[in-house]
Amino acid sequence: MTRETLAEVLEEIALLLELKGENPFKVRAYRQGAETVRNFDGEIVELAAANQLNGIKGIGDALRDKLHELASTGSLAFHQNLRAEFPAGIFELFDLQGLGPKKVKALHETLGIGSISELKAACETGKIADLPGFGLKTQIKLLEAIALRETFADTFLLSAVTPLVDEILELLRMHPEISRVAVAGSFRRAKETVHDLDFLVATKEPVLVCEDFTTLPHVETVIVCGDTKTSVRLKNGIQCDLRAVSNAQFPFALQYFTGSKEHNVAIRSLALKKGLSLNEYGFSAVKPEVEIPEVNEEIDIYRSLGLDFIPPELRENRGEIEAATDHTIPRLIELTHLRGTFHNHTTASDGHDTLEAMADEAIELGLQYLGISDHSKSSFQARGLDETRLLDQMDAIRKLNAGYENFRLFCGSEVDILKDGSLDFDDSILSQLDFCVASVHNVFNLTESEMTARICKAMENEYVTMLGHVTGRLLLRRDSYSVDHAKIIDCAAETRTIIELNCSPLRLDMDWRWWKRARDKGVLCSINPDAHSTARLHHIGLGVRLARKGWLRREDVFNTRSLKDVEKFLKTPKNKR
Ligand code: DGT
Ligand code: CA
Ligand code: CA
Ligand code: ZN
Repeated sequence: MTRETLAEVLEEIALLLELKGENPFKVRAYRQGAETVRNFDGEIVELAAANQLNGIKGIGDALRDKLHELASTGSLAFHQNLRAEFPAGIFELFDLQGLGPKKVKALHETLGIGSISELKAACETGKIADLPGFGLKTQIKLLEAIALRETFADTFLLSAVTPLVDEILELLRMHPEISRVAVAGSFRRAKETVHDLDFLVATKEPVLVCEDFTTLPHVETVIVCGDTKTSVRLKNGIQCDLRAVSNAQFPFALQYFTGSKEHNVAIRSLALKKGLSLNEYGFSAVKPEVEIPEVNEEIDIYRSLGLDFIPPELRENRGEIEAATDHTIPRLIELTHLRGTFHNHTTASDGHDTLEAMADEAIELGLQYLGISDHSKSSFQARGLDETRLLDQMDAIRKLNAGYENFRLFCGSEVDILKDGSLDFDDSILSQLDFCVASVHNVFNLTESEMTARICKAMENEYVTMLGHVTGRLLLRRDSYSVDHAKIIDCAAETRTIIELNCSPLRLDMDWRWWKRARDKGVLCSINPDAHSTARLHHIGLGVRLARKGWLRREDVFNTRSLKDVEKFLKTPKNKR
């Protein structure tokens, strides 16, 4: 039983209660409970198992007893009974863009729909178009969402597999016959999405280790169980390969299976030029007079080819081999460099946690500042703030700031970029803020040049500190609107506008492929979680992984700066920065 499982069960209960049309307060209590479990400072699983959860804020008596049952027995009767009231496939429906609890409830109650395949059939026979509250447009949208899901059936978000990878690595490390453990492949390279996971171990007992791998608690089915390679499918649907090699082969296998394929091809041809043939097991000499280099670690492979070590995130054959030859591999940013972060929401708009709770979590994370930017009035579906509520929030922030030592909340706004590129607030309001994130949230169907002009116009505003989620993409869910990245980067450089790396797991926007260009033009990046709850502030770690993939160094990232430097920067007019 892990903390995450406890939280997930509570969240599922909340969802099931919502489907049943239960009292919203009860629903909220479970959702809040899940957040509390995630953020709890202490061994929550052990405490729950020992029934010692009394008096914890956010966990009432009912929740306390359920957590105890869950942690001590591994399951919860209340949860199981609730689940039994609905078809097992009903949870898939929530993955579809545009389907929330209300709609899923309606689909289930009126048409008995309890899975995506049933929904698809209903769409295809036109039943959804006739359903009150749905209509033809929704039917078309749902069919599109289902098609998209089918396309991405074997694609997983980096963030979604990260906890799994950590757990599996830990279990492998505990195996007495395993001396070295690594995860390779696209996961190690920090690709925003991955198709399968590639684990690697060094062992003298490959057969035994391969067999044991198939018994991991995460495994759903065994695809192949060989002597040195095993493939399994995990419960969440992702395929997972394990390769068992000798200690001497390990660095070579790690280098090979980390990829990318394009990087490997280039490295191999470089090796050949030096008279060495390289594969997943080792070096061999093409000509007898060539000496075989000694390799203990992966870095030795690069060194012996005359290259500096290439961090896995950069291995995409996009200039990293040239940089490693010229000794210009950048020193990449690390999580410990971050001093604060921007673009966060609170209960004032569509966030789940209060201003105070968000600040407390940021302090807990060791940050010196936190930028709050709730939605502006045009984002009414997100309860965007009008001028009065924004000024009230500014007041609240000022009062809180008076009580902090070595920490500060910055008062901002995530101001909507309207269709014509103007902003949702007047300059008279924007000028009072500490900072401002400008984002597109509606009218996505402009042409590329119209959308680019719209965004550039917003960046020209002297109060727009940073541009939010450049393309609006939702990974595996929704395509980006079309924008000309190169032009936006140029405009950001000219107007001294920061571009955010929105590290909400579905966004990771701007895409890593564009950051080196931005960096080289002197555009600053801000790693922003776009957090709608305290737990999601932790996504800055994911942001750092993608920033590394984008070749960014500490100095390229605005929120690595100290509170003092950031205060100074924000007070300086854009054209003087
Ligand atoms: P994905 O699709 O997210 O699983 O991406 P990867 O990069 O993890 O790809 P995967 O799992 O098929 O293979 C892992 C690594 O193994 C890959 O990055 C490079 C290496 N590799 C696989 N097939 C080939 C190949 O045909 N040639 C070379 N040079 N390398 C390969
Ligand atoms: Ca892979
Ligand atoms: Ca693989
Ligand atoms: Zn936004």
